[in-house]
Amino acid sequence: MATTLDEWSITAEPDEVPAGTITFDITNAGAEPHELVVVDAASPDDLPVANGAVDEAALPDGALIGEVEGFPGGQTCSRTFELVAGDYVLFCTIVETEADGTIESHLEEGMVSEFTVSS
Ligand SMILES: [Cu+2]
Repeated sequence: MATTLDEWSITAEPDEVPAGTITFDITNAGAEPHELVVVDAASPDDLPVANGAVDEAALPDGALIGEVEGFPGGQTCSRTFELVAGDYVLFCTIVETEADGTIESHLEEGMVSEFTVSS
């Protein structure tokens, strides 16, 4: 599944795939480092967010499928997960403090999307 990270979006193509072994071929098309977190959740509204970041410790048991640590813009990487049928949310939860003290939450800027694994 081709997955593109950018300022400020995450795009998965296609956004619905059959259950099983799913490889995310991830491109960071942006200028900044981004990460990819995969969570079993019906909607982004279900994510526990605190101070602009997803509180991974507050996710339900087993909901965190995995994550690809932040990597620089212009690079690619791939990661494979075994996924059962259901609804999933992809996001980047990097939070930065700018020089002027502004908090920049990649999640709140829009780096979140949904995808579906069908049976
Ligand atoms: Cu990001």
